[in-house]
Amino acid sequence: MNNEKKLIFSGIQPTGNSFTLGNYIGAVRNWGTLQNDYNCVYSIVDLHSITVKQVPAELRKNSLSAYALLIACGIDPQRSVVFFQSHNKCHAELSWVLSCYTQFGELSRMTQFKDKSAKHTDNVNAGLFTYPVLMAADILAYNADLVPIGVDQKQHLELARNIAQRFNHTHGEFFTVPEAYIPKVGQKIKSLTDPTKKMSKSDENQNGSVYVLDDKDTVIRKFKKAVTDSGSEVKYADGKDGINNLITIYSVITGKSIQETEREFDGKGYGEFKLAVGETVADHLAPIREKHSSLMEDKQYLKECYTEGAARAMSITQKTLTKVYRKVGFVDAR
Ligand code: ATP
Ligand code: LTN
Repeated sequence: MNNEKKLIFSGIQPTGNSFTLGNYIGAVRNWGTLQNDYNCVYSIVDLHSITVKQVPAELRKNSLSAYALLIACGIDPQRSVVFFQSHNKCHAELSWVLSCYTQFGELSRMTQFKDKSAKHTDNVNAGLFTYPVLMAADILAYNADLVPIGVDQKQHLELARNIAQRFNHTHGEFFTVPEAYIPKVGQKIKSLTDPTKKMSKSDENQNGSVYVLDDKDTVIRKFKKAVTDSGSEVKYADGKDGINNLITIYSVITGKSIQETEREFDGKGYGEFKLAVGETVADHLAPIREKHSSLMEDKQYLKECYTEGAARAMSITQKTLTKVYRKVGFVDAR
């Protein structure tokens, strides 16, 4: 780690067998780019994913696949610290302490908790409720300066900032108060079947989400079927959620501005545009899919990477945790 650079932390849940295009555009793609200018720590947050029911064998398989997919998306496990959250016990330990600095009322206001508890009425567990405290621990354990996330995580980041400030207020300046890094374009990619909703890994409708590991035909088919409006002009405008979403996706993937995209498709219909978006996205994802598949054949390499990642993560957070234990008044263990 270079001491002159600021520190970035972010995490992604290993739910489902691939990231969505939303995860990629809103978060993971930026994680790769940020490696040039920051010290980066990225985690597969498996502790978070058991807040909803998981099949253990699938969770294990999906977690390894998600780890390989991060590397395939351009995250370099030598340059950045890349590890499984469950391999660094400091996250759960710090989470307990921070939960005593978090109010019930604050957690009750979290919209993700409200949404997920409404969706999983048979399993409204305490972990789902305290989920944002663990997320705060993830970030604060590294004293991260910046947290690259999609806009849906903004409320959780605000809470992490409040927890840090409250702890600092009680015990003196200690935690870095983290800032969110939310991309201007692509912070909330919408479902292709219901463009008023966010594209999500856990959507039951497989056609709503494009997965980074979908093959070319599947990607093109999903875009061809994407829900749009009754108009025909490829123009970004209020109320045209479907077309706005496709313009956003195309612009981010090609690196063109929204205006350039509108100009490129001036006079062309929705059908032609959807096909172009599908092909462009499929071509962009193809090398990622190939890289992922070759990484999955080298389990030994993956194991070396995540073992090393966990050791590097732990060496940073153990220092934080020792200081926190001292600050709150625990007797030194050594
Ligand atoms: P789940 O459906 O299981 O809740 P998810 O698709 O929301 O999962 P997460 O693992 O919770 O994915 O999110 C990983 C990162 O991707 C977060 O930073 C989140 O903000 C971002 N993200 C998720 N969905 C989108 C989206 N549709 N557009 C932009 N960013 C997104
Ligand atoms: N809650 C996030 C995942 C997550 C995270 C983090 C993101 C867990 N810990 C720390 C940024 C920083 C989510 O559901 N997307």
